[in-house]
Amino acid sequence: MSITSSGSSQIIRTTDPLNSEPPLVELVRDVITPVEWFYVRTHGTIPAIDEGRFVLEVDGAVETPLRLTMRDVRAKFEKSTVTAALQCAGNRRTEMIAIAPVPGEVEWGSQAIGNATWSGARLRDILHAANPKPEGRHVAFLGADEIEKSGHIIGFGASIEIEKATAIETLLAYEMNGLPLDAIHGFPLRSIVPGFIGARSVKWLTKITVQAAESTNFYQAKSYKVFPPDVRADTADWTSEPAIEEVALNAVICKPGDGATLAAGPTTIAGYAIGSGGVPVERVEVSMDDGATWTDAELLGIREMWRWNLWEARVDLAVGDREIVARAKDEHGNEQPSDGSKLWNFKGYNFNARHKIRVSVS
Ligand SMILES: Nc1nc2c(c(=O)[nH]1)N[C@H]1C(S)=C(S)[C@@H](COP(=O)(O)O)O[C@H]1N2
Ligand SMILES: [Mo]
Repeated sequence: MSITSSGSSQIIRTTDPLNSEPPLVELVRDVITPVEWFYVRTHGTIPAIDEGRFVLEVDGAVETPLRLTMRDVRAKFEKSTVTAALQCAGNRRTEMIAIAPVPGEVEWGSQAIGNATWSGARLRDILHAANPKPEGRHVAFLGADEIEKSGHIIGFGASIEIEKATAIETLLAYEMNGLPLDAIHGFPLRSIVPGFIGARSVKWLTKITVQAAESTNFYQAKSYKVFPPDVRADTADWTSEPAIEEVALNAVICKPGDGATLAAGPTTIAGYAIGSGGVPVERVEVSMDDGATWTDAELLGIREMWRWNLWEARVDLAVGDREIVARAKDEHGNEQPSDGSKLWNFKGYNFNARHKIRVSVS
């Protein structure tokens, strides 16, 4: 099924709402993920917003509530650009499901992630214009989409703390890779919160509320939290765990694909790696002997906060069935966990165990 004007096809995980991710191999062609290959995560409708009538409301604990048109957002605030990876907290859920079922969630592969350049106004400049009151500790976002939740229609919401909201990297973006946002990626305006799970980058952003407490929106309060493995949906106390903010350190093998048949001899293993909390990845290694020996991968592109790195490792494949595993280390020495079973949680979030694929070499 084709979902973009260029006719490319993503792998559709669900059609209503639309959730899709690209073939894994598309992610390693370019450090900037083209819009046509950028995963799409929606929870409800895809609003068709008339930019000319669009108004962004800024209210709550502010001295000066604002009503901004898109013309205001573009003209009154300096345009800023950040290159940042966006990753769904459910990325790699299929591997978690292989450990134990994760009922009722989208079965994402390892490609619910992309790296784009985002341009727009800095959220801090807009907040500065609204002049938050001292009690304004959280900044809540609300999307214009309509999502059915237990018989009610709600919008997708999230909140971030004032420190992240006023950090230089946090944007209200109207462009993705130099072009106006696509309808499916949040046209005309979305928040971009680099380093945080995709759920905090709210699409079709229509309202910003500065407030004393975290957002009570379903997607901040009753979703996107990691519980210990023994907790299930019916036993979860949603107030007991914090909302996920930062994505986890991760590395994924994109090429060859899992289950591929390859010719013996030299071959290139390629993938992506992303740091947690903006800490750049320092090293990616691959092993073909269950971790006894490791080969360094070359990190491609510049090392900078918020963006991912693509990587390539040259290895020599011997005949037989092989397992290839990748692991990343960040600049602070953090490593990925080797045992995925400890990571299992009933919502299926933040899976970042070392990525393994099986290939057969002849
Ligand atoms: N309004 C709105 N914003 C949203 C969502 C949504 O369903 N509605 N999904 C969130 C989630 S969970 C993710 S991972 C990212 C996905 O962004 P993308 O579709 O542009 O890749 O958008 C976030 N923002
Ligand atoms: Mo997500």
